Amino acid sequence: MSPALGILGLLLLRSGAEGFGILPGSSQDHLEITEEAILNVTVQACRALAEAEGNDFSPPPQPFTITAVAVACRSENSKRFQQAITSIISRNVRVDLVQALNASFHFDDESFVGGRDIITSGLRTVKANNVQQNFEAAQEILGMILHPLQDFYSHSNWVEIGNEFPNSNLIRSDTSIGNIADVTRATCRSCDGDDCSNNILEDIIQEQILTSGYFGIIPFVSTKPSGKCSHGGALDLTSIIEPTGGINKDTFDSEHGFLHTRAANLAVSATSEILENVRQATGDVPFLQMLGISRGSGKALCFVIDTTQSMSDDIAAVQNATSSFISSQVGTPNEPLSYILVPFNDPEFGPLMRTTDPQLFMDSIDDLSASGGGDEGELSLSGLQLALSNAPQSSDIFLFTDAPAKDRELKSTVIALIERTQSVVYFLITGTGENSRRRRRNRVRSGLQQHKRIASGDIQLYQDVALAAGGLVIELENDELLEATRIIGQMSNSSMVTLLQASRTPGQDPETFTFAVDQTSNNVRLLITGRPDLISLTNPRGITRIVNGMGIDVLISSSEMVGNLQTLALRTEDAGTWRVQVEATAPYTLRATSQSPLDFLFDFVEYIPSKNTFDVLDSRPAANTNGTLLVTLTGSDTANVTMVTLVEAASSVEVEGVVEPQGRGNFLVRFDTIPSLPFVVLVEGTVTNASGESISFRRLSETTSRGSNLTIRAEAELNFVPGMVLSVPFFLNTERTGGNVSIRVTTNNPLYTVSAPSSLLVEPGVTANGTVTLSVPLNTPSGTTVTLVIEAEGTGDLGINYIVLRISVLNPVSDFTSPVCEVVCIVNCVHNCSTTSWELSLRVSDGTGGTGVERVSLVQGNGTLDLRRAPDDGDVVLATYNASCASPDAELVAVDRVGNVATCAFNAFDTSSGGVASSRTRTPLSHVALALALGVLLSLNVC
Ligand SMILES: *[C@@H]1O[C@H](CO)[C@@H](O)[C@H](O)[C@H]1NC(C)=O
Ligand SMILES: *[C@@H]1O[C@H](CO)[C@@H](O)[C@H](O)[C@H]1NC(C)=O
Ligand SMILES: *[C@@H]1O[C@H](CO)[C@@H](O)[C@H](O)[C@H]1NC(C)=O
Ligand SMILES: *[C@@H]1O[C@H](CO)[C@@H](O)[C@H](O)[C@H]1NC(C)=O
Ligand SMILES: *[C@@H]1O[C@H](CO)[C@@H](O)[C@H](O)[C@H]1NC(C)=O
Ligand SMILES: [Ca+2]
Ligand SMILES: [Ca+2]
Repeated sequence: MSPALGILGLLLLRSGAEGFGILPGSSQDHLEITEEAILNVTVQACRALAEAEGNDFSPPPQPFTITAVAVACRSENSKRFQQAITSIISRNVRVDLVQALNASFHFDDESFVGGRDIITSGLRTVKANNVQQNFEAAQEILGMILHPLQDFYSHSNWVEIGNEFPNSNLIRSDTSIGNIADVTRATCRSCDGDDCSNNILEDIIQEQILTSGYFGIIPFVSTKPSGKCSHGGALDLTSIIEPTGGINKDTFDSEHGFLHTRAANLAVSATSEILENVRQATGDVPFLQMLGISRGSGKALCFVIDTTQSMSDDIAAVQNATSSFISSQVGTPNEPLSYILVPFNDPEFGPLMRTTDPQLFMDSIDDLSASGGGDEGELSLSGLQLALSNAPQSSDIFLFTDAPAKDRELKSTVIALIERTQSVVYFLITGTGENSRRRRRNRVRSGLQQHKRIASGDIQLYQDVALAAGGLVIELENDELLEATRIIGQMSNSSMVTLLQASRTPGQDPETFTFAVDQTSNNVRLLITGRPDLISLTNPRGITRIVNGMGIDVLISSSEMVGNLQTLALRTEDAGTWRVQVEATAPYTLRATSQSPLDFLFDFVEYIPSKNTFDVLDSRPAANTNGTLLVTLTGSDTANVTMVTLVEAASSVEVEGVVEPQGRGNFLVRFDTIPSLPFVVLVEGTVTNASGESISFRRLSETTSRGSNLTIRAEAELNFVPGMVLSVPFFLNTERTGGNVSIRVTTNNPLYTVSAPSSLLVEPGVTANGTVTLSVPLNTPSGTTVTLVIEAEGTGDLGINYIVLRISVLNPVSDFTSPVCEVVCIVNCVHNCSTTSWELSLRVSDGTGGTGVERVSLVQGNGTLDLRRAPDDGDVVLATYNASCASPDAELVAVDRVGNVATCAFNAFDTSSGGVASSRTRTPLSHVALALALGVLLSLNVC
């Protein structure tokens, strides 16, 4: 490790010291705690949703797994659920690295108030992000705040003072956290040798005084006030100062390891509780969407459309093709979760339009018309960049144009965004063929407007981007657009997997490619662009056919050709290896896809041996040196990875990795070197089929990755207030050659202002740093995501790297109290023997200074709930509930405009309070309100 990494090196030394562990061991770690709670609450939400929709719900067998929960939730597949969980967990784990010295993030040093502030402000941000449907930003913030929440149970004496339930006050801002020890109050005595079972002082335990362990790593400098407990463990240097020892319960081997299981169980319950709070504030459907569970593909569908004059003859065809495509997907398992439209012109592009309503989306496309554009080139990459920086992970993006890109300088930024989002971009380029050129030349045009002729060099730019995107460049006539979008649409299926992917600028010799079809795969297709001179195909039985041109035969069940794209549907009765031999003189691409539940997710990570943990990179991994990849299998609980290989996309150079299983479908894969040319990830493994046989499978990543000789690091804050200037420090490193590095910073909205140094000098082994400053307009709503891309391009061998950060906007909040349910009247099932139904009338308000009631919903009971705004007060909701006496329990959730939640429960037979069993609004004040309401109620029990 280079000397410049001194401070980082110091941080890394805090091995296993600031929380539950990370990688598997016999002790419970942050990963297991988080996953267990997510699975638990997901099952509850899916059950509630199924009941609300009148569907049966079959709970998955215990213990829950991601795959089984996704099935129970009727999710199309488990990939997005897994992705969400991985994202939440990796942010949780990262807290131990980037916030290692911030005591509040670990509830060390009795920093209870600071710790709770992190949790509650992050919780508000998560809720605001969900309102704006910015689910990925919500996952990241959620992961960050789960860390301190879980650490509380390991690092404080909450368990030792006898608590059996989680501390609910950690997720509220307006209550007392507990009886916190005064800074001068002694809390511990020294351990008796290794025995720390009695080191907390008796008066602290008797009076239930809350304390936590102090932690310090700097020799001879103690931050521990006298008489205070230490965290403990070999790295905590405060633990050798009187009182010695420690109180943490991170593992069974910790000083208070005998309480590890209780602490971990409380951490699971507390995690369930905060997730439940998010669920209530968000509503079941968006809550599940945040976790990657939804009907349909769960993806975003983005159209980036050229609206310049030359498209006038194409735009109607684009409108026709896109609306047929969208209509064909609505109501199917491929229906997207959201839609994004970005028009581009020259010199304008945008604005971006995002919606979940297909009709609104089609109408917006229909409103586009073609004009302007000036010279030949158009701002296609600007449009694409805007779409990519706003699109969620793994989106499908269609770009329609007939022109070269005028903004070629954005190429590397666009590729960076594609790599990060693992999105797939299809370029549909009209007017490249001889036919259209002739047609266009004959057309009389206004002075400035020239006919478009997109040269092969210009196509190459799109091809380079498509290669990075795992997408395709399809050159076609406008009357082929409808057909082309239909064919591509078949590929944007949510359970599509990639079996083969290659792109060649050919030499003389024919090349042979292989791909494997397994028993889990169906609907196998081969896609070829570039019209190779000869393609021959051999099936697993050894039957070979030349497949140029159309026609079906013993190997092919259907064949389609549109523009330069040929697709073949293969007859795959037998599993086994297929061979494709290609002879070509012009560039071509090959892809084989199939539908299968079995797939994988991958992230490059930095493995940190001293802590036995890893950090997911938001940038390219370091090239030409060791690297680690985290591979997660999805769609099976029994599948195993046997081999992982990095395959350069434009050649067949391969780097084989060493696979280390981590449990729960996770595998760390170590490579001696990471290529700096684009490569795909090839995962091979085995899975047990229904008849108990082990079968093998092969999957490729859909998009490419690459390493860089330059590494970049930066970290987003928890949230960001409009009107303030946010400083984001970033760090650059190189191992071998130094040089000048130019810095480019971009965001996902032209209204945001960013600045950064235009260049930095980087020397080998020395960390260079810079700061990006960012500000957003004052009226930017809470829950907005700012996507910040910091790109560094070095001279010579340094190459390019980038980091993509999501920063969440949160406006200041002063409403910390939950809404209150007041009973106006009730007719219960006890007072009136003749009734078979009961009725409840409520006034739900948010109190003075409250932001107002946003939403009231029924979470238990199958009666009917009628809601309306109070005529005299738009912040108040009047609710009437009617149910049969056979359904005596009712529970409502009321949410205010900043996400504070109250639950109000009622029972039709309860006579103790005139029919109201309990109101579990969590504000202490609400009990007063309830009592007042009851007073009113006793005299007024007829509706
Ligand atoms: C599961 O979640 C529910 C709330 O959704 C909670 O009441 C329960 O305690 C949780 N169980 C565990 C083991 O955390
Ligand atoms: C698209 O065009 C085809 C053929 O021209 C026509 O049959 C179809 O109705 C059009 N679809 C839409 C949605 O406009
Ligand atoms: C590669 O990894 C091993 C162990 O993980 C480490 O000891 C070695 O120093 C690394 N090599 C380089 C060049 O970083
Ligand atoms: C998974 O594959 C690896 C590598 O082939 C093997 O060592 C391991 O035993 C397998 N694990 C299981 C559970 O089959
Ligand atoms: C990275 O550096 C190596 C030499 O150390 C060089 O061979 C390689 O081309 C460089 N990569 C890039 C992308 O410049
Ligand atoms: Ca132009
Ligand atoms: Ca409120």
